[in-house]
Amino acid sequence: MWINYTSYNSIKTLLLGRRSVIVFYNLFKYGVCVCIINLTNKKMKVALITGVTGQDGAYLAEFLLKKGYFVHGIKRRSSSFNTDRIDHLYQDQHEKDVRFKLHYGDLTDSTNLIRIIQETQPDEIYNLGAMSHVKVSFDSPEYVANVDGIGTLRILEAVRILGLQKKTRIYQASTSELYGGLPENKNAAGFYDENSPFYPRSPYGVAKIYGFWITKNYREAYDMFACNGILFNHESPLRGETFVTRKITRAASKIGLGLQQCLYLGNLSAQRDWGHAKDYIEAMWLILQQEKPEDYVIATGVTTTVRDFVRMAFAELGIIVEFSGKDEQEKGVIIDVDEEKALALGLNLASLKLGETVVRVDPKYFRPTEVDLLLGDPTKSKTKLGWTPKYDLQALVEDMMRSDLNLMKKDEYLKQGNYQTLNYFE
Ligand code: NAP
Ligand code: F7E
Repeated sequence: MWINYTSYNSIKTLLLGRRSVIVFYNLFKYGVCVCIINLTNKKMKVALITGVTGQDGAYLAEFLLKKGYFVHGIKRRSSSFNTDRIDHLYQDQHEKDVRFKLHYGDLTDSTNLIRIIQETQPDEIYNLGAMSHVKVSFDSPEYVANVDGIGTLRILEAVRILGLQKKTRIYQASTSELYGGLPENKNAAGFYDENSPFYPRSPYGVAKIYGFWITKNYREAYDMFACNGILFNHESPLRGETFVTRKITRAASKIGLGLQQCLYLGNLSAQRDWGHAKDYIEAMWLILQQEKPEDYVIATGVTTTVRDFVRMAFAELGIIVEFSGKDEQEKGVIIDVDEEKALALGLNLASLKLGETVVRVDPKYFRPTEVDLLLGDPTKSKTKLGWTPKYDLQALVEDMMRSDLNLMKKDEYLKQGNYQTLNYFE
C-alpha cells in the first residue's frame, strides 16, 4: 500500500472494490487521519434487462456490470437451465456485493412486470425480450404480437403506473425489419435512416412496429425518456443457432472437421447489414445517456449477401467455395483448399474433397414475404452519440469462426472418446 502526502491537505483515495473508499487526510503537520467511507448503493445505477438470457442481454449485462451498475435481469421459467450465455456473470446470491440478480418473469404478464419494476426501481430499463426469429413469427403470429408488441406497452405502462416516469429511462429494441427492404423507401444515398418510411414484411416486423410507435407515443404524451434503437442485424459467437450467420459458422466448422457433409440454406441472395453485437449494445447504453430522448439507427453502412457470408466463413478455414446454378438448384462446391492452413487449424483434410457440394438450397427456409436488402445509415449515431464500432464484417466472421471451430473441436474430441454429443439441426 502507498501513502504519498507531500501536498498541503492532500487527499488520496484508494478504491476498495466499487463500494468503499479509504481517504487519507494529511492534516498539516499533525499527522494522518484515515477514514473508510462506505459508499452505499446511492450512486450505483440500477438497470433492468428483459431478455437477459439472449445474445444482446448477455453482452449488455456484462457491459453494465463493468460500468458499475447493479443489473437485474428477467428470465423466463424453463424446464431446464437456459442461462448459458450469462452463467459466467452469475454469482452465488449468498455472496457479499452481489450486483447481478435474476427474476422470473415474462413480457406477457403485466402483474409480474409491475412487481419486478416496483421491487427493483430501475434507473434504466432495456427492453430486449422478444420472440426474435422472423421466420418463426409466421408460425406464431399472435404470440409475437403479444410479446414483441403489447409486451412493450406493458413495460411503459408499468413505469407510468408506478409513477417512475421521471426516474426510469427506457430503451426499446426496435429493428431494421420495420423498413421491410422496400427500395423506394431508401434515402437519396441508398440507405435507410431515421426518417425512412416503414413497411414491415413479417408478423415480427408488424409487432415491432407497434413497439416502436407506442414507445414514441409515451415519450410525447407523458414526457418519458423512452427511446428506440433501430438496430440492423448484429451477430456474434453468442448468436442464436438458427439465425443465418451462426447457422453458417457452425456448419462450416463442422464440415471442416468432417462432422457434417452439407449445409442447407434458404434465400442465398438476401442482403444484410451485419455488425457485431458487442458494438451494438454499447450504442443502446449511449442512447440512454443523452440529454434528450431520441430514436437512432445503429448499422454499419455495408450490406452483404448470405452467399458471400458463406464464402467468407469457409475462407477462414482455407476452404474456397464457389456457387453455381440458380434458385433452388444453386449449390456451393469446394474448388480449393489451402492445405497448410487447414492442417494448422486441425481440420480433417480427408473429408475436404475438391468438387464436393457443401451448400444446397432447401425452400423450407424461404419466407412467405422476404426482406431482400437492408442497409442502414449510422450517421446520426456516429455524430450525436459518438458511437464508433470496433468490428467490421471481416472481424465479425473471424470472431464467430474462431469460436465455433473451438466449439466443434470439443464435439470432435467427445466423439473420439465415445461420449455423446448433442445434434442441433433446424
Ligand atoms: P435473442 O437472442 O432471441 O433473445 C431474446 C430474449 O428474449 C431471450 O432472452 C428470450 O428468452 C427472451 N424472451 C423471449 N420471449 C420472452 C417473453 N415472452 N418474455 C420475456 N422474455 C422473452 O435476441 P437478441 O438477438 O438478443 O435481440 C435482442 C432484442 O433486439 C430483441 O428484442 C430483438 O427482437 C431485437 N433486435 C435484434 C436484432 C439482431 O440482429 N440481433 C436486430 C434488431 C432488433 P429465452 O432465452 O428464454 O428464449
Ligand atoms: O436471416 C436468409 C433469410 O434469420 C437473414 C433477427 O435478429 O435481424 C434478424 O432477422 C437472412 C434472411 O435474420 C437462411 O431469408 C437464408 O433474408 O439471420 P436471419 P433476419 O430475418 O434478418 C433483424 C434485424 C431482427 O430484428 C431479428 O430479430 O438470411 N436466410 N437461409 C436464412 N435465414 C435463416 N434464419 N436460416 C436459413 O437457413
